[in-house]
Amino acid sequence: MSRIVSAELAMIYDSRGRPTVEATIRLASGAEGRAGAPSGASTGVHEVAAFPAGGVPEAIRRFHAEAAPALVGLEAADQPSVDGRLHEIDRTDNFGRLGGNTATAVSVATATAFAKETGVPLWKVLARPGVDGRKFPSIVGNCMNGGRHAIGGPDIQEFIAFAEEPDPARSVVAALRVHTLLGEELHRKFPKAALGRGDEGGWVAPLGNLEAIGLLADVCARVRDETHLAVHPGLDMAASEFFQDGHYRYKEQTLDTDGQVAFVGELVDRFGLRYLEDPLDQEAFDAFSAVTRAVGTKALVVGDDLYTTNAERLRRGIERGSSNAVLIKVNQVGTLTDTFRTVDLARASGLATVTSHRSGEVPEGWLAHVALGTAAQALKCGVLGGERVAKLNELLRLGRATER
Ligand code: 2PG
Ligand code: MG
Repeated sequence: MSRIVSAELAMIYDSRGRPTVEATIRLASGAEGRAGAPSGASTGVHEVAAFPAGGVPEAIRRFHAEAAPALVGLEAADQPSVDGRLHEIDRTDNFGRLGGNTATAVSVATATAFAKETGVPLWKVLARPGVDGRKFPSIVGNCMNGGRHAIGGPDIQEFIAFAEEPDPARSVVAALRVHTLLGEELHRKFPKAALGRGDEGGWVAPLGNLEAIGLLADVCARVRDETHLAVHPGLDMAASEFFQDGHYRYKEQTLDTDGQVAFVGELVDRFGLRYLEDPLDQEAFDAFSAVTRAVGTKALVVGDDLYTTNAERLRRGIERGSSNAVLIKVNQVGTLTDTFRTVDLARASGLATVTSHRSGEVPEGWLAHVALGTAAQALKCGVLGGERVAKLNELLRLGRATER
């Protein structure tokens, strides 16, 4: 019954207005699954290619010429065989011919079609062994944007409200409150300026890095006092973006690797950071280990560009103690099966996983199901903007469903 009878790929736009792809998978039963794939701006060099040379039009042409006929007849229930077939057709080690976004869209659309057919929630179709859907993720909510996601902001890419309530409804309230109060503070600080928002819906203001972290930490403390909700400051430094010639080049200062390790350790202590993503360059496995040793259990030290959701790179990081958490982005590696290889390795090794959006998103909620089905420590999906709120709302729906 769950036999695939047709597979289609079409162009849609992401939240930056750039073309991406969505897949539609139809099963013999008539059930249909559709999913779109997001795109990054601060992409890691070890990510798979989002699209083949020739971009979205070539991805669509090649998919219909080569992949679609080879998917027909496969069982949607057997996700590894569908994902394996995509690899066989692609024949590269970075999805260079089909495109990683094609792989993601097809993989998620297949699971969605199967979920529809069986009436089983998507998160359960995706659930890793032993996951019962009762552990809800914390929220990593990007409230101020800088780096590649904002023109005119600080060098650091993301200033985050890390809301660690067990109930997702409470985490969402806390993250939204931080975003709102930050906006008020920024308007007070810059009464004549027209404040903008960056690619992920966070505020953009002409602040220095330390000034921005200080403001974020103050606002988180106010929200804790006001609401008694567990929300603390965090950063995605996306440090590869300002690492040049062996140095971390901020507008205010230039640091060598030892200097950067010491600097981020001080930031964690001084501002009470509980979430620290990519504090170092994407090849700096050993310097990452030094930060993780220094930070201990005070914060999640998360590898994003370091691992690019790739199990082999994560294995290297585990051997060296490079981080205590790994960011999970399906389209960094291609399919759900590839993603789960990395998730399972992290879980077996005691590392936390953080399921993540991309800066260019699609207004869909499937990411919340990946987070719940993998018992992720956190869901990183931003706070504001329809494409971010779509994930938060889906998480709220899942929370309500388990209450009943
Ligand atoms: C990141 C992401 C999402 P991008 O660096 O973690 O916030 O950005 O999708 O641009 O890689
Ligand atoms: Mg990142």
